[in-house]
Amino acid sequence: MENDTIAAIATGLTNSGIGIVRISGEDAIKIVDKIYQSKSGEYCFHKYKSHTIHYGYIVDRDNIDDAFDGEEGKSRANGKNRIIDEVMVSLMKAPNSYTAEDTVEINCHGGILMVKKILETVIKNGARLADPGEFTKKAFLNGRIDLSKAEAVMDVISSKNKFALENSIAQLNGSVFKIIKKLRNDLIYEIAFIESALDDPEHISLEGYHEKLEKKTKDILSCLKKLLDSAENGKILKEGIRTVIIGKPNAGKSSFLNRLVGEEKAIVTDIAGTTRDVLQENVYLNGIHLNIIDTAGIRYTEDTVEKIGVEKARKYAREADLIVYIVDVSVPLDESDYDIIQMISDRNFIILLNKTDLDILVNEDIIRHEVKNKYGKDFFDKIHFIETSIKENKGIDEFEDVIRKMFFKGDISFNDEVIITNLRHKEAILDAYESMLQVRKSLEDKMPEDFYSIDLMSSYASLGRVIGEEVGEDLVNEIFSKFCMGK
Ligand SMILES: Nc1nc2c(ncn2[C@@H]2O[C@H](COP(=O)(O)OP(=O)(O)OP(=O)(O)O)[C@@H](O)[C@H]2O)c(=O)[nH]1
Ligand SMILES: [Mg+2]
Repeated sequence: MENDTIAAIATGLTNSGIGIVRISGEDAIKIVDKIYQSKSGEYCFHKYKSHTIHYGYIVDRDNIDDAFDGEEGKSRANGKNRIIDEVMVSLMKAPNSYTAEDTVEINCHGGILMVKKILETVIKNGARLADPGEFTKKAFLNGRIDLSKAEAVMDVISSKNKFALENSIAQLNGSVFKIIKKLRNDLIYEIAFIESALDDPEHISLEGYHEKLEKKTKDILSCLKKLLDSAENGKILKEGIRTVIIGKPNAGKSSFLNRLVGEEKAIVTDIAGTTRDVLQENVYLNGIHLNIIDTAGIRYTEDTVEKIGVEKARKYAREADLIVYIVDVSVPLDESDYDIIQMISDRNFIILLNKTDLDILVNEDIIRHEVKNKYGKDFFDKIHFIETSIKENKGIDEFEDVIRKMFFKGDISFNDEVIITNLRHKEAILDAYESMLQVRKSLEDKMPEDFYSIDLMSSYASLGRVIGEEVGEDLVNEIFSKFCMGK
């Protein structure tokens, strides 16, 4: 099955200017030969050079004269051939194509019906409908790209913000591949050295090797640790910053969510306790993706439904990357505020001092002072306070600025740092890291050399999983099945 010729629509299934049907495999050229007629009426697609594009027609083969056998020359049945569409067809011969096989792309008019019709014709003439991701899977199986690059293809397509996109492009260019490859080279060198020394002790001495391997192990561990740490940022890049809005009832939480989303998504009333359940929305602020969650106002309540809402708010706050605590400055602080402050004191949070259009009873100084009095320390050392009036649309720009500074100045740098965004990669790197901890332990315990080599080998194998060198067919199939059609 792997070597047969596949075809799929590579462009989106909506009406658009151009649609592309992609064909890959041994018979790609033969198939197009049958259905492509040049502007001058010839059937000679197989004669074209690689990496050229041609203008002509796709014709319905049923109407082609029976005598037609795919050879070049004017079609004898020219008048009878029913033209399906006027097209541009490009040819990329193996191995210089996306899949490393003969690949033909038919650019036709982009109406859904038209693209489907072209695909149908290609299939009728010998191709098989591709599975999702099968073109990229072929590129991987044919050795043109490693698994980390193949997975980056999908990430590029599904990137939700420009930072994630930049990172996926870097991975597509091999950022993850290169570092994994280097680590594996280092490991295999040590494994080979130990093995040969054990095989041939007369010529290869292990004297002084212990210290050398200790240093190497330390370097590898620190590199793996850095990759694992980057996965935290990677998660934020891919899934957005999990931002939870909390505060007392009526502070303006739902109003804030609506303002960010630009729509009246959450119900807003002047009744305290309006929001009962959590509401999640995706917001993009200058390319930064916030996964923002509105919650029920936190207060003591006997109401069963509200109580559940308050519990949920606490739970979401515990799992947040960032908490936005909204304080209504027109009412004095009370126990519920202290409750919230206590809850978020060790978290990443921003305080919005909202309703500054009303008489102000609470400000930054008062909050700092009260908290210091109550807890004997300042929780708010590096915390941002932003004065807002959601009603009058004030302070929202400042909020966007603060978010950008918090997450993208210094914290994440895209030029020199490899960021792990793929959970599968993270797990494999974690396994490699744990094996290296074992190597370190064996070294500390002065174990015999063959002990190190077992763990070095398993670290090597775990890293191989990232780039697809040590993965089984099932996993490969599962990974590619998540791709979109035609990729
Ligand atoms: N004056 C003024 N009123 C505001 C401002 N922001 C929100 N409000 C009003 O405050 C009331 C409560 O707003 P919500 O957004 O429902 O507050 P909430 O925090 O979601 O409240 P709960 O869902 O009950 O926890 C509404 O009447 C809003 O119109 C503001 O900046 N100034
Ligand atoms: Mg609300």
